[in-house]
Amino acid sequence: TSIGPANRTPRTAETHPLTWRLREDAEPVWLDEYQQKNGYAAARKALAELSPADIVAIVKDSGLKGRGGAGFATGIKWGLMPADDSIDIRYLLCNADEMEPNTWKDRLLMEQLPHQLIEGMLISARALKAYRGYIFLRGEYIDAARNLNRAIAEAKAAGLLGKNILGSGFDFELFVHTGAGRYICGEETALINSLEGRRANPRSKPPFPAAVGVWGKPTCVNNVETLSNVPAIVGNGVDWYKSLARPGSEDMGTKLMGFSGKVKNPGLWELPFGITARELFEDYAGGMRDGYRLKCWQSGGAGTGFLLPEHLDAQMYAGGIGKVGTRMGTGLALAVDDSINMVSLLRNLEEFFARESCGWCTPCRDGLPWSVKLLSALERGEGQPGDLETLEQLVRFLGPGKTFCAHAPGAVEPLGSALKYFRQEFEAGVRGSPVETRQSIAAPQI
Ligand code: L3W
Repeated sequence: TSIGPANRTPRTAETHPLTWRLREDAEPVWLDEYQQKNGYAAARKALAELSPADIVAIVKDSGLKGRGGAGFATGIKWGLMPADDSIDIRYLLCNADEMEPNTWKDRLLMEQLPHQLIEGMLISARALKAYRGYIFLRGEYIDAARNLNRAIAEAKAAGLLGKNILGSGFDFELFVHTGAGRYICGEETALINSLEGRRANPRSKPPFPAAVGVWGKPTCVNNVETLSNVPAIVGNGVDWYKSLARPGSEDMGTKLMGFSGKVKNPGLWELPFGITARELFEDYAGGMRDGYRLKCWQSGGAGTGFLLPEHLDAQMYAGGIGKVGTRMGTGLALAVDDSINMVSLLRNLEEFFARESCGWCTPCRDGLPWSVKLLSALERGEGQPGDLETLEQLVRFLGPGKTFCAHAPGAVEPLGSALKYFRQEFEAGVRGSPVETRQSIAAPQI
């Protein structure tokens, strides 16, 4: 895994705060090398010179937003942790349950730059007065678990974790907890239930975790990439961080963005917010491979909508992509080529979402398998009149605000956009034409 060779801009600390320390050979950066590359300087500054309130203010002013897909303002989330100093225990949880299909940005950060995440968590824990942290890690991320555990041991031995860190009087213990392979564990309250040893279904919000989190205590849950940004922000300051984004972008700093599918150069790059999707697709991903045409693209993860080639000039920030009708999500886009039938693609996606529903609320538990049933029939050419209208109804009934968490709304967002832009492909399934085998996506073997 590495950041793609087509990254045209030379990777420097000034332009690539998240990834400049990466090694060319893609080996992990261990403690000595991390410190040679100015690692833990921001943590030293935070512990020696800044109060918790100072750190919260810096992160708030920086405009940092959550990088897990929802984009909630990190400083505002931190500000919701109770101010009451008499609360003896608060938790910082790192959401490292990366399982969104086509999203693998956090894996790179954890495998290759584990100390940057640890440093980010240390500074964040100081800001939140949290003495205990957990990295809730996707169970299949075996290399990330090994590298994080080794880095935590190195940091502990060097006095960068544990008691009285760097003589500051601040204590912070950090643990890696591996999940058992369910997508829903990435929803923060399902994650909290899972960490407590309960069944991983989301809890109702409010109360938000800042008020009632893991083991009933105030808890802050942030994504790996979000926390990995904190050292650079605290080390270099708000103005510098803001200056990284392209003009017009409401989102500040840089973001790991990617493109996959039948592009010439699939990959992941650290890019300024506000870059256009066309730059990402053409300059970095190299456009389509010879013989393939771009039919549509998904902006950022399996739970985001499809857009047309004419939408490629949208800027990659939440509001920019929002203008053309979807969300930026995790920032890893997918190119769909003209050999792919949308009914098959959606059947494959909805099979994933139906399988990963926790079953807690009825619309999601029953609605997603229903969509799979209808899509499978359309794929075989056995659709019935009214099936498209039923699918459209499911898109509405499973949309935002209708279910316990964002799982079902994320599942139907790609379906809604595919029905909008490629309705004729769905209609063909009612008229009795099965999708040709060469266009069909194989069902996963479970
Ligand atoms: C206090 C309020 N806190 C919201 C907090 C909330 C959470 C964060 C985001 O995201 C998304 C979904 C998927 N007071 C608050 C508040 N918060 N209102 O803000 O919350 P929310 O509800 O907007 O979304 P969520 O359920 O946390 C999930 C999208 O992510 N996604 C999936 C990504 C999957 C991965 C992965 O595999 N690891 O990243 C892709 O786009 O669709 O929109 O902390 O407490 N009033």
